Amino acid sequence: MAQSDVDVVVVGAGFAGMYLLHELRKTGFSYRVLEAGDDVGGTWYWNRYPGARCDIATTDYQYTWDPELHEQWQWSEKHAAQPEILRYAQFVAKKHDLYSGIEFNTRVDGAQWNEVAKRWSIHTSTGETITCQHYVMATGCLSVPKEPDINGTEKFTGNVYVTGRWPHEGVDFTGKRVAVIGTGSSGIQSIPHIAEQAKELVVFQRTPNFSMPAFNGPPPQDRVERLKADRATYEHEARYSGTGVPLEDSTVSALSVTQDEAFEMLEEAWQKGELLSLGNTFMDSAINRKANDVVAEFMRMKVRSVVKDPAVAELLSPYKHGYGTKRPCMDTGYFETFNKPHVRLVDLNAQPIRSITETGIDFGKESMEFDAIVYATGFDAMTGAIVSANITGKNGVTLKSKWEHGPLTYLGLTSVGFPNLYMITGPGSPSVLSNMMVSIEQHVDWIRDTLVHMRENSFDTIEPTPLAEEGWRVHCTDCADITIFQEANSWYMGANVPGKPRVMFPYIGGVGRYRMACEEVVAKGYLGFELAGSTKKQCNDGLVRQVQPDVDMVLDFISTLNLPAMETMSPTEARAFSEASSAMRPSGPEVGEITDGVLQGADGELQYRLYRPATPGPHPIAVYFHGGGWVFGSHTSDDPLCRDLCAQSNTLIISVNYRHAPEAPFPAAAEDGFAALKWVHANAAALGGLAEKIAVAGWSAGGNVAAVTAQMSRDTGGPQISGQLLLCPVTDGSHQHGSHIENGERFILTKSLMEWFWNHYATPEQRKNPQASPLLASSLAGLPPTMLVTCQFDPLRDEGNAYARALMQAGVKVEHVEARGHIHTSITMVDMLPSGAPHRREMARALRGFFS
Ligand code: NA7
Repeated sequence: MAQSDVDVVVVGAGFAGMYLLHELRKTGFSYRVLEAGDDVGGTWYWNRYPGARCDIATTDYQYTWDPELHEQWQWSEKHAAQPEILRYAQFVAKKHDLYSGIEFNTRVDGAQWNEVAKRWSIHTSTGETITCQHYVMATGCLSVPKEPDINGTEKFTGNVYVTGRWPHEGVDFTGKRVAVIGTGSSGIQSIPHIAEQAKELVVFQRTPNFSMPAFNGPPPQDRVERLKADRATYEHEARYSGTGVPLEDSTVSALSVTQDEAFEMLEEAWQKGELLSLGNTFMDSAINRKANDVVAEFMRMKVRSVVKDPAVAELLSPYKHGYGTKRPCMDTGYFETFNKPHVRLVDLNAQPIRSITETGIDFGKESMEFDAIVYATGFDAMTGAIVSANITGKNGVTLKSKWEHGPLTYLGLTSVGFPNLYMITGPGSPSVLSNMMVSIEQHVDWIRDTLVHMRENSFDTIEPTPLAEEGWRVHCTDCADITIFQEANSWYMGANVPGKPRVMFPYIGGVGRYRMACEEVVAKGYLGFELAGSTKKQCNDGLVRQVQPDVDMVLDFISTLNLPAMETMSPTEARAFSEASSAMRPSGPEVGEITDGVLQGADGELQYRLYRPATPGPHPIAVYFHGGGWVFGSHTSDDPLCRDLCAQSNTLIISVNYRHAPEAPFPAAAEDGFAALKWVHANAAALGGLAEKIAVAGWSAGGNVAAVTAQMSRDTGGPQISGQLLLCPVTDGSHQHGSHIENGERFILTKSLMEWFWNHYATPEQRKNPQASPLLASSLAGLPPTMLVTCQFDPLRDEGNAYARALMQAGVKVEHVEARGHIHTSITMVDMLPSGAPHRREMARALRGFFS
């Protein structure tokens, strides 16, 4: 007789539930594992349609927790078919006696949290109520088939099949007239098989999909060799990779090579027949639409090369979504199938289904009769199985109502208001954007370790805090925002199910980075969780990932380079180093014209670079001062940012060099800045600009020069300026602000580098001068409208914020953008860090606003 009160109830006996069961036994927890089907295997139990196959190679799609399995189980193919994967699950279940721990044919009807008892009550389809301390949903991401949202589905009297609920005995379509609706992975895998048997096959396509041939065969020899040589390293690399399969990350932009070169690289990836290799060919295909177009066009070229009828080839070619933004597929003979005379493709965009009828399908102006209809219409993905399990948490709130506008989780594992509830590969975790085996094992390990931790430390409950959950939502959104995934109507975005909220369901920041976040949470004493026992409580509230994801990647990359700290160099060395780094960045957008010239500074000539918009002039002018701590940089060193500002604001940008320290210390830069402004004002017409519409702008030390220039212009009676655009300006060298300490170490501009700059530029006494520290000016009244951008992880953040506040208090019109998750340099990294783009747009808008 099974216990009615246990430590843990697990729902689902797919690969997640099976491994968790094993671990619960190992760690001595009492449990009940409930499974709706009559065998193990989960997804591979239900999806028995012909051609069902895993798109991840068998070398990677297998358990790692039992090393003996690698000797005891040999895969026959590179991409295993469903029957073999199911046999593998059964083999593992038998080997580890898991069958004895699973109750089959048992569904969960609902679950309620009892706040007094601190336990869950689980109601099953057998009429039993089980109570437990911990409740784990191992229900899979693609387990609830989507309700058919097509008119008249109930009318059809022929045979109806759903790919995700395929009959165990198989289906013989010989001599039959068959309709398949849906061309996602299930349709694309099954259509060639159905076509082999059917007398007539009509495929109803709403959206064409990207698919590449699997080139199935024996397991990939290179991976087999690597695994044999050093399995531990291979598995480690997989766990910390982007997708759960060890692949070298590309460093090549699709836009940095010719189309021929790009196609050659893509062909090489194509020939490998591995799902992830194609998308991994270029570093920017997921984040840049133009880069993605290169891959998409390659894929369309492949379709054209196979499908004989050009009109059909065109219909089978995706144009509306980018490669990878809907789940790309792997096939065996899919496109070739459309060359067969008995196979027809119907484009539902041109001929929508009016209704399913008793005998067939009415579409467009046609009616066709069928013996069988196959629905390959997909799943209520990621949340369907969890939400439909009727989970009621604290205060009677259901998970369904809480998630009405999109799933809210902390780490994709837990949710506020639902203590001791865990979701394996839940929304907000890499899940379907990863090799599921790697993600499943990671979550099971995390849950097991958490349960053990709680037991050892006498904690009864664990629940994330609202702050941590909201922070995770923001981080997930930040990750999605830098990609082009949100443009597509995909099931990743919930777009396939009418009424489902449109948000990015899986975490798109990568398997390795996600794993590190989970590890960090634990290492910091369960950061963002409240743990409570009968006599104690622990809550280390906080946020686990705050730096913008692309900025974080750059920081990680830089840390692998072990670069010397700039402050250990001489100014000459630092200048050479800075120039060399700048040479590697993308150039920025095209502008109408770029010319170089010289102007009269305070003590001799200064070089400038002029960026002219492509529109007819004359234009307003921004006199721009570069960053570089007054020590390095030049009129060309912020080239991409100047191009971007010019192109987006339709303003003539004149980037002016100024004398550098230590050769020309304070007040040389300030005096040059002001002299340059005067020169530009006097020569505005000749430059093609408007003398009455001049602003100053600058970044970092250049922001300091711009702010000082604006003050000098105010104090000496002109020239009149229309606005100041200050990006991360230095405003106060008189003392250290909190952010110097808080952000002093890890974010490129460090506290010690800033000190090195100041030491070269100004003495402690000089730093008290407002022309070095504009924040110290006796009055800021009368300064022009200001756009001031500060970055959360910049040592200069607080002095920038203080300047914004002081300007406002002095009655100056100020727009202050506090760029969340950014560092001192990130907003200048045009075409490298997409997360900076919205702030640059704001800056350009403000610049335009100064002149309107
Ligand atoms: P998918 O990828 O969601 O594919 C479902 C397909 O069905 C897709 O082509 C849909 O078109 C189409 N569909 C859905 N509803 C309709 C209606 N009402 N009318 C016409 N066509 C419709 O599910 P799969 O089962 O193929 O694959 C799921 C995952 O399993 C796969 O990605 C792998 O991870 C394994 P749409 O694109 O929405 O226009």
